[in-house]
Amino acid sequence: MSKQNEQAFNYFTLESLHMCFLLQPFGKIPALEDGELTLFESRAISRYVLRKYGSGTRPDLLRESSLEESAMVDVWTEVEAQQYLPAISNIVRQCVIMPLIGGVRDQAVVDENVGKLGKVLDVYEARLSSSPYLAGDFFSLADLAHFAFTYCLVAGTEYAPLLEKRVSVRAWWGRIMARPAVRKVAALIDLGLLKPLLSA
Ligand SMILES: N[C@@H](CCC(=O)N[C@@H](CS)C(=O)NCC(=O)O)C(=O)O
Repeated sequence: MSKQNEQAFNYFTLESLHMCFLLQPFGKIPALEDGELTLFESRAISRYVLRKYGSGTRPDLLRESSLEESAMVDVWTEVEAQQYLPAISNIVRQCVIMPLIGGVRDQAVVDENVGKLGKVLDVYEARLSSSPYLAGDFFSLADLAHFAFTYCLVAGTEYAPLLEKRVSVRAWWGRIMARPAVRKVAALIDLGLLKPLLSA
């Protein structure tokens, strides 16, 4: 990430959050304005950014030169959206966001979603026991799409053992977190920073 891009990577201002809520027709974040183009849905935004800026760079996170590899990237990016996110986002919302905005976590919701996430992670464990990354033997958008909520779960809740006790999932998460770019972004995330914004 260039110095200029690092400065642009300043999510955590009231202004940028409000701008997202205005641009996103469902009133959520993220949204991206690039010239005349306005995009929403995080995975669509990621694909756009990768297609626009990622060509010729390493790693190739979409693998679009291979029909089979890009199909596997699509499969596991969908799994993240349809299976993983619904469970993990409920846990992070209750354990991290609720306390930040002065609410009280609903432990029944947490417990239900810990159960759901465990079942999803059993499938991941099976997959990752035969493949270092979700889509194959290469790091891709499918892996990267897991970063934000998984980082919040591991860094901000007591449920990191959900990943740690599954050997192949733990090794996969370790490989993701060892990447220099991921470490750089992780260092920019301060969960406490959200507090004044969420209660405004
Ligand atoms: N499918 C959308 C989901 C967007 C979404 O739910 N964003 C959350 C933050 S991660 C949000 O805006 N929550 C605030 C709210 O629901 O009011 C995407 O991937 O962009």
